[in-house]
Amino acid sequence: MLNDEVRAFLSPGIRPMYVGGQWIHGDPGQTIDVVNPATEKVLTRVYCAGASLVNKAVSEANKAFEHNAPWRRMTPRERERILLTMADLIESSAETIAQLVTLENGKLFSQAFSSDAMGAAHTFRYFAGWATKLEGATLDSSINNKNAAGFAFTQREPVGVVAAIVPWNFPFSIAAWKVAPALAAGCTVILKPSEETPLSALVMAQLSKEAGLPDGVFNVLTGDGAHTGRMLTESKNIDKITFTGSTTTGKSIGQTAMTHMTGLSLELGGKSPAIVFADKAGERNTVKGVINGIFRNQGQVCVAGSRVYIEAKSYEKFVGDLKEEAEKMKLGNGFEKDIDLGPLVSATHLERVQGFIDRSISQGAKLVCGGKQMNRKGYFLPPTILETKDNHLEIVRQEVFGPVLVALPFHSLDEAIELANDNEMGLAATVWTSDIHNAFSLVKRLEAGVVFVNSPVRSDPNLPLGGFKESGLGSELGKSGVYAYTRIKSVNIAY
Ligand code: TXE
Repeated sequence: MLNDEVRAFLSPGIRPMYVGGQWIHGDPGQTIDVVNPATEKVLTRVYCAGASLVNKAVSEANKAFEHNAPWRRMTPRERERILLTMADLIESSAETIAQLVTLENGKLFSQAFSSDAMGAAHTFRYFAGWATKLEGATLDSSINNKNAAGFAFTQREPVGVVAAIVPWNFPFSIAAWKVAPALAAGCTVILKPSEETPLSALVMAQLSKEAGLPDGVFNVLTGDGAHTGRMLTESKNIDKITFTGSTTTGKSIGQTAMTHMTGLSLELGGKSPAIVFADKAGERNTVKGVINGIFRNQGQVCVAGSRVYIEAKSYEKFVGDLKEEAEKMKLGNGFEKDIDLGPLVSATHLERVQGFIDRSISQGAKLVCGGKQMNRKGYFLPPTILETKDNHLEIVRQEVFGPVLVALPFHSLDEAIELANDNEMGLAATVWTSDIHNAFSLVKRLEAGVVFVNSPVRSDPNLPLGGFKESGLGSELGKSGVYAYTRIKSVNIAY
């Protein structure tokens, strides 16, 4: 079932890292086991990069960014061509990438193929187009140029060396969200994938070489957060950190970044509401949309709609419909056909999610379905639905990042808005209604960086994604996603 490239990838030995255009081995005493969450078996091992490798990656990325380095001498069109080639190579390696993502993360192969591999190809292609379209402005100024005329303008420059730290839920596509715009802007990049899912990032390195990126422009350091990630973000020779992960880690990275005034963008956790009005509650499409919004990728999605507020008059029926849909979902190894959910990413994560469920029940939430780890090998948890009327329970307030949905009733538009906004996070929200007044009122008043009406949240390279409140700082994707890797210089010429 696995293709030859994947088999070669999993052959005995420790996978090397990619630094300065070379495959480099680390300290064989410092390695990380990569585990298949569907079987609990070790797939292979990677190095956990220590100080000398982190310093080497930082130095190579800086060298590749030097004024006269090949990368800096390239025209925007040449950068565009390399990124387009990357997109083509990703597309032709999509099966390999998707197989590795399913092995290391557990998700369904079909989703690894469409979201991770093909999604990344679309992202590279989209940002390839931006390489030739960055612009500054000519500006009127009131500066007294002492009898001379003045000409003022802004120009955009790449920020420099970017440290991209990514999580395990979409290991390949989230990496692409950072790497593609950073390269389009002309930066150099050090990517640190999650210790849970480091393999597909190494394929990205391999393809970057084939695509013709000069040595040192793109580097991949494998390692953990506490050592490799921390050393990378503490380096004073990094110009920007772009991070996706937990709010706690994001805040600590933010504090570190301020030590050297390193640029920063953070895409953090979410506790996104789905708000269902009675006029849409009877439609199958709404039930499936809410189900899909939480259970895709086992709920390990930053924009997952993990709390559903249902208009009171439709509450009981809608919860019953959700239960029926959830109980139909099949769990299995991501390579099996006709399954809906794979395992959670790791034993630790399963334990964390199970803890949230157990505590919520002891705090008074009622279990509608699911709720207990399955009695089989692998980290499987069935789709779980809980209900409560208490908007302050931990399960309603905190990101669980698993297949767990909590349902609550609301009685009016104002109450729905109040309940939805009563949370520290503000990443995304969905609204289910055919009433234009309700829809636009919610779009305007919801404290969330992304609002979808009558559909679960989906990403698109042209739609910026960024959290309000504790869900992050800055945004990625879209035009703002590429400009985030530039800095602006104001120039005035007296002539
Ligand atoms: O995240 P971490 P974890 C949330 C989700 C999940 C929880 C914990 O709720 O249950 O976070 O997951 C690196 N300096 N999200 O532990 O710790 C780490 O190696 C530098 C939401 O996986 O944030 C990995 O590459 N780097 C989320 C990455 O940060 C550090 C996606 C994420 O790890 C570091 C993932 C440090 N001090 C988890 N500590 C989303 N927004 O989609 C860790 N890392």
